[in-house]
Amino acid sequence: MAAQPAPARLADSGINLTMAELAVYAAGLLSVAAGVMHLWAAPEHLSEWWGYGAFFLAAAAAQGLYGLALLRWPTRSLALLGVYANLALVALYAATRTSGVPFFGPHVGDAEAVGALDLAAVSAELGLILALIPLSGAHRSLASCLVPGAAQVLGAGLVLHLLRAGTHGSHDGLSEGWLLGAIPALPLSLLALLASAPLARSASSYLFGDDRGPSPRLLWALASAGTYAVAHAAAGAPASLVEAGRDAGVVLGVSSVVLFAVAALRGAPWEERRSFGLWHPRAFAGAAGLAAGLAVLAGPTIFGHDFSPSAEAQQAGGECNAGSANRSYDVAAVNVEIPFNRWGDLDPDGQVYVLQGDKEAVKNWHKPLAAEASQDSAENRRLRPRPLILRANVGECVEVQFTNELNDRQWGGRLTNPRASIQARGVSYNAQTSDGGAVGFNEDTSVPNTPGQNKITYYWRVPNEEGMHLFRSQTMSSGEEEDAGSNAHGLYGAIAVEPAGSAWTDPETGKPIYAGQGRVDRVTKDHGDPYVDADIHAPGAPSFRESAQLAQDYNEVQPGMVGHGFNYGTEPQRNREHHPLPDGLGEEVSLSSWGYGDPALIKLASGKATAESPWEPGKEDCGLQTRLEGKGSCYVSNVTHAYPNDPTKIRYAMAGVAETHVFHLHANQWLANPKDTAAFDASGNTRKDPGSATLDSQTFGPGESFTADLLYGAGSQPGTVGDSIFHCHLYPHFAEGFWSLLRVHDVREDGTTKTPDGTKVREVKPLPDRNAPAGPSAENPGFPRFVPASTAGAPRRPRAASRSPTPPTRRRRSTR
Ligand SMILES: [Cu+2]
Repeated sequence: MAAQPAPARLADSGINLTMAELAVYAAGLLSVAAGVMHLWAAPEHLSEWWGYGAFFLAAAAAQGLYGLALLRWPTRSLALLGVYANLALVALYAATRTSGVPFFGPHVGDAEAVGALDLAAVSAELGLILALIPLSGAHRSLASCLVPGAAQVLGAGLVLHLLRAGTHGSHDGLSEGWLLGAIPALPLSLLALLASAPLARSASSYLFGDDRGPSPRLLWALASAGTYAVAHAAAGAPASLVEAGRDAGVVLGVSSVVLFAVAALRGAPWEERRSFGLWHPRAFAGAAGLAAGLAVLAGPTIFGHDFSPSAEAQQAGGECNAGSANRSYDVAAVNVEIPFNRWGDLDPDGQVYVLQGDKEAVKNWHKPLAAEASQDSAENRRLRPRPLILRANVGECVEVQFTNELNDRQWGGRLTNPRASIQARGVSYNAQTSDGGAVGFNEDTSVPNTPGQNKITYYWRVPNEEGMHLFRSQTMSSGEEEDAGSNAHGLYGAIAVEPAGSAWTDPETGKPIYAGQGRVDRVTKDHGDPYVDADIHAPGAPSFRESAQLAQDYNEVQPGMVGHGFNYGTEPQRNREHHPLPDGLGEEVSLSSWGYGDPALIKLASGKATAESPWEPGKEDCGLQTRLEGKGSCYVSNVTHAYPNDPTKIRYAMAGVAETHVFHLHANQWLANPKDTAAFDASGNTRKDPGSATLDSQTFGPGESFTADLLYGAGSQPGTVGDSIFHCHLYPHFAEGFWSLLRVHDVREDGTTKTPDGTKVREVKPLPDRNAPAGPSAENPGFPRFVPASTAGAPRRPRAASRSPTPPTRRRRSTR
């Protein structure tokens, strides 16, 4: 055995021990201790996979036997074996705690947590290595490897870090991404250098007849870099062979340059260390060569950011995260009974996205008000269930904090504990953190409904163009007919993208749409229709009406009966024909609000309608209107309101998953490509010669969304007053309820007027940059009150459907 030349005596104890003997005892005990710890951990790993368990048992046996063998035969070669084997174990440990479990088994690529027991085991192994190094004589070769090893891990680590930052948009700083990533690779690097040096030396002697000079140094650099590259790629638990090969290639290239530079300056490890001054021509040339090599390898990555259009450059504003979010929404997925119309059609298993602060108001839509707001869980707010429309201005970064509060459900005999998420189309996001799916090797970015685990935050960068983009839960979005998945029960919404710098107000109240301090958690209004309608005010441009119309096909509106419609509203013809009007034929007048009330009309705070007792329009007795000085209404319907020629954008989308439909709007037109030629010039005047095709019908399929920017505004060029229907142009769908109304009012509606059946008309605030029409007068009470008839019968023919300078004539009711 290689003893220390100077024996240390433990004089006081009377025991004579050399340092070498002490080192052997320590190393033997540490090896047995590490073996015991591996044995202790073996059952846990055996339960994960037999291979992991077998590895721990083998390691435990080897370390235990090695400890005993070392005590019995303390030879130099046995000590060397211990140094190498334990270096390998430490390298493996570093890999499992950083880049993930390498090679095999069900946890490949998973980074394990650091624990007390494994830290103790790895400390024992490091102590054992330190104790054995002097005995093995490895300190000389190890010392010669430290500088090239450190240069190798730092050089290869730097280039890999920069490449990853460039290709994956990873934004770890230099310290986390490079230094902390490189240091755990040091044991692997030392092992590779130790193993390859004797081989390179023998090969050099054989090939060149000499082991000194540039050629042996180059051979050593290549052999060491190659060994390290292979080991590094394998230990990195690569996702694919291609990725492994690419990483190995990068490491091989960088390491060989770095190691050759080190060898050029210091000589190969087996050569006598050469001293050098930095200004010595050879040292200077080596340093310059190293710098040039690194520049060639890393340069394209570093400078690529400046000279090529990166993903970030293509989406203005850069990275979207907590630090850069322009807006934050607090969204929940909850169960709500969704009413479709006044005839009792209802989905008892509805699922909706809702702002947290509106949750109770939406769930309680049907519940009578409490005597005091403080006694009511929704503080007497009552909002109609509608698809959630979030808004952002172009290019903004939106934070969406999502909570899954769906109930456990019994579906098809199975109890489901539903996961849920939000996956948005049309926006850009990091698929590892904000996808809302569970796909491939990406993180699962859906959440269960278990309290404590049911929250996740998504970040979306909205595009630099106006429009609207659907989102939905990507976990159980579709299913069989009877359970139909979350999408068919309403779990979808959209994000509308508005012009830069826009402010958004509620068209009924004139207040900003959303409320909440810092984080938007509710709408400002406390009754009626949340989310879908907005007035948008962009600086330097005309204000416009925005109506989001999210269509759905094959709603289950009654068991075994389907409907189609917009924004959770559907108005099937069968219901209306079931109640024939006294003086009209069924189908002929079935679309009339005059005889049947507005489409998809529902009543808030008044219990649930049934087929036997549908809600009667006009009975304003639910208590909401008294709270707002007579201005509120109990009723919410699928009617969008505007004044003649108000700039109006209907953003419509197919949120259903079954079929392609046709969006058709009467009496109005829009450009197929609104970007081709703006409908309005810089002064806000309408243009006469749009450059794009003009449409009044547009096919839209699942997931698609369009904006109908109405030419000349609501009511088109003549300012058509009254109801313009929009509907699916496939007749069976239309008859199954797929229609709504755009209502253009010819008098100022201040929230005090009524339709002929007695239903209050909600206030329609004039757009701030347009003159409001005059209020109702005896001469013109306004649409539809100027239609001469009494309600609950077939309507009479109104006046000519355009604004005329002459006052409308009132006609007496005629008889048929
Ligand atoms: Cu259709």
